[in-house]
Amino acid sequence: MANSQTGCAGWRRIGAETMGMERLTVYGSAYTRALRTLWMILELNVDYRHVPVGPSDRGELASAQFLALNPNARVPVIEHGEFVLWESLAINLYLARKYPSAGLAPATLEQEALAWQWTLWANSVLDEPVITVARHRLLLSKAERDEQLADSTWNALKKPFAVLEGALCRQPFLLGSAFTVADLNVASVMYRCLYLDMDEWPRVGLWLQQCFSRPAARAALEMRELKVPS
Ligand SMILES: N[C@@H](CCC(=O)N[C@@H](CS)C(=O)NCC(=O)O)C(=O)O
Repeated sequence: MANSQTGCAGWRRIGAETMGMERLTVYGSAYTRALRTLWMILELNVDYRHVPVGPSDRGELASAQFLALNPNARVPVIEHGEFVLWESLAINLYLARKYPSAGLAPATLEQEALAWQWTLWANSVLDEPVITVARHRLLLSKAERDEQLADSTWNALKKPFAVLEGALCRQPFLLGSAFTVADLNVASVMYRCLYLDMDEWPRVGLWLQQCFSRPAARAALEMRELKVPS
């Protein structure tokens, strides 16, 4: 399958850390939630193969070969040697721990539990609402937008954004003084907030800018032909 994709970036030689280790393949175009996985992989300095399939490749996602990787017919999915994993944020938690020399893995069990906490919170509380607001404020044509839905969804996001603001007033990053997979996961779920008005939550806005100013984040956004707004 990997070789049959049009536009497949093929093997990208970024570093030598994986020499002699399992081959890492990521399925998912940068225009999908695979952006999160690509950002993580670019942080890690590892070799990987990219198969940029997405929702427009319905046939591919519905193929028996792809369903054997992810029976949900969704991206991203990674294959790491014999190991297969789907769910973008779980993939990032796995990769952070698999490549500890990148410094993104939590150092203790308690820190790791906090990374799970923030990740599960982002997935359950922020993911769909942020996409809904972005669709109805930025992405859909004016005629297709539902402003009421955008406003009510945005209002519902204010409480979780205040929770994040409180956490980031106490320390610069979610687990303390350093950027970790917890920041990467939450920021990547919120990436569309870069293009929304976050003035009400200045710490969150600053943190989001800091996270997306990282070279790996910029490179991942460039794969989507986007730049971080200044
Ligand atoms: N919770 C999953 C969501 C995966 C997901 O919904 N992926 C979308 C692209 S962003 C997809 O593959 N959609 C396929 C389709 O709509 O047919 C994750 O974070 O990996």
